[in-house]
Amino acid sequence: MKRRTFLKSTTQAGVAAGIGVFAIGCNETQKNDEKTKKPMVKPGEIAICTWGFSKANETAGLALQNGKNALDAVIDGVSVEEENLKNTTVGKGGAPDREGRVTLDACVMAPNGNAGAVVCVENITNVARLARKVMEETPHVMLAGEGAEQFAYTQGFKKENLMTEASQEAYQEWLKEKEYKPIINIENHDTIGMLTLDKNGDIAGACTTSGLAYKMMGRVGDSPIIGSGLYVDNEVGGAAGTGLGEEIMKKVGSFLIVELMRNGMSPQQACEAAVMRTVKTAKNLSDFQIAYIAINKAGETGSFSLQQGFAMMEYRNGTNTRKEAAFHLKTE
Ligand code: SD4
Repeated sequence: MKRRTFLKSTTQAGVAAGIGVFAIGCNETQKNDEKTKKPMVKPGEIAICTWGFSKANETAGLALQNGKNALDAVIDGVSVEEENLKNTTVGKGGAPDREGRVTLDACVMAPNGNAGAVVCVENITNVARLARKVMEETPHVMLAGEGAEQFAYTQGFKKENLMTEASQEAYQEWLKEKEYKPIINIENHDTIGMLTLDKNGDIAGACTTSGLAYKMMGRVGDSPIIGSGLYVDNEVGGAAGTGLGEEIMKKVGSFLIVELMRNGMSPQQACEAAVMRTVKTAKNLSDFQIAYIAINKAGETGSFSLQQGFAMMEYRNGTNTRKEAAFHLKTE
């Protein structure tokens, strides 16, 4: 992906386009339909995701159109990137930690408020699916490391070597310098966070990553942390984050966005407000990236990032569109 080549931010236009027929609340639509007896406008079949993951987002969008519910569709969508060997920040082919171990993090949230997560899992590609299993098949929300891996085998997941030839080569290259600090510039980010709104108006979300390349062994970022990398409240909406997980976690960014939407902000305003919380307290802003996407019950969407270069995919009315995000740091 060449995010450096992104066009100028166009978020305002994106937000305006995102409102469309969904600007009317579902109840309002229903009342109108009762009066006029017109066929009801479907409240959903919208998928959004972080970065330019066109195929993953389209997969989710088509799944919704084919009648799948929000949770099934979001898992189908993010699985595409987990299986994409070229994505070096998610699933198989993801960059290893400093010791050469590929460890994955993921979480899911269902419309009924349920949540599941796995952290620091080795040898399993579809960790978002595994997080769903934790949610549905155990009394717990999160399983870590070997426990999560062993649980995966009981659920029929197969053991896979997540290191590819390309990631092995890149790791060998990295070992030459062994830079202590993980690289945290924007080229390093490709985590997929996805939110789906189905035809019943239900919202689900998933977030999956291999985390920062060459991270410290045992390091876990925001992506699998409910409220940080992802949050869904089916009464309000959902949000997902990407970028330097440490900064997102300090603000519980996705939960913050959903709560701001609950209190009346649009998804766009809420994403901006969450980034600005980090701007207020974080140091060396130009050294890292954070970005958020959000959707509300009416199907309005928003996105915002700290630095230029972030985009989200949006599938709506059968069309998958890339939307460049507005950003805070303006550089000449
Ligand atoms: C993390 N937030 O582990 C993730 C990294 C990321 O695109 O988003 N990469 O901190």
